[in-house]
Amino acid sequence: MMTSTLYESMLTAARLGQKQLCILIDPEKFDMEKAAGFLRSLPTNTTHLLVGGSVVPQGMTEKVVKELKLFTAKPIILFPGDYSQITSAADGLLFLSLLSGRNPEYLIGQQAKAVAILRESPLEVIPTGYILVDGGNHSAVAQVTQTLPMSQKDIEAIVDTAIAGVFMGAKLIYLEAGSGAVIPVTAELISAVKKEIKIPLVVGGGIRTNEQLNAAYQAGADMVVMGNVFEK
Ligand code: 1GP
Repeated sequence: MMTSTLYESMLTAARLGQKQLCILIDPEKFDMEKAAGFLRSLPTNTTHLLVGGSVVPQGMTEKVVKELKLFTAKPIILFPGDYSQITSAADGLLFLSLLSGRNPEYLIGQQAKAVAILRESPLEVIPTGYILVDGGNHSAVAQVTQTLPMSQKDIEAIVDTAIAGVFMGAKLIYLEAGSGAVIPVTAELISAVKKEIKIPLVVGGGIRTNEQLNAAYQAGADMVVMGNVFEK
């Protein structure tokens, strides 16, 4: 039976203004032998672990999730670049639809392929409108999905895309500048989107410092995703 415990706690935190911090682990770059130490090194305000990557060998995500579970009770949410990364070993799944792009494979193709796994799985599925914006370099997301990011200057178009996502049933909007972005999502864009949606707003890509983290929170991000900066 699917429950919505994870999402409900995200919603409650967002309503209470309790900012959430997700640390993203790319299974392909993760050293499993150092899982315990890695988890100990994370900021104490880490609320969730996200696991996923653009290109991950078959079966590796599950191994990494199981290893992490040995050392942490924090919720583990999949953030897959491909449906083949989905594993019931995790607690939840960001069910992403790449709304910034016009590639049907990432709007609905991958999602339909995921169903064969998900109908047998207790994973909590969280519908997520995923919007890739230009982070100043060529991102893996753009590469893999063969889509163009939206210009961060196109605030109106991005806001409209986010609202369209809400109308389509998204429970989260994720503004993504791409892993390793040179320019993270701007405060101006975050606040423009936040003003127009009632669901939690996730922001990630290129956030490396506490200043950037706090700037994203202050602008209206409910959850921030940090990955690269913790990959050693
Ligand atoms: C990427 O938003 C995440 O999908 C995190 O980006 O790796 O640059 O922190 P970084």
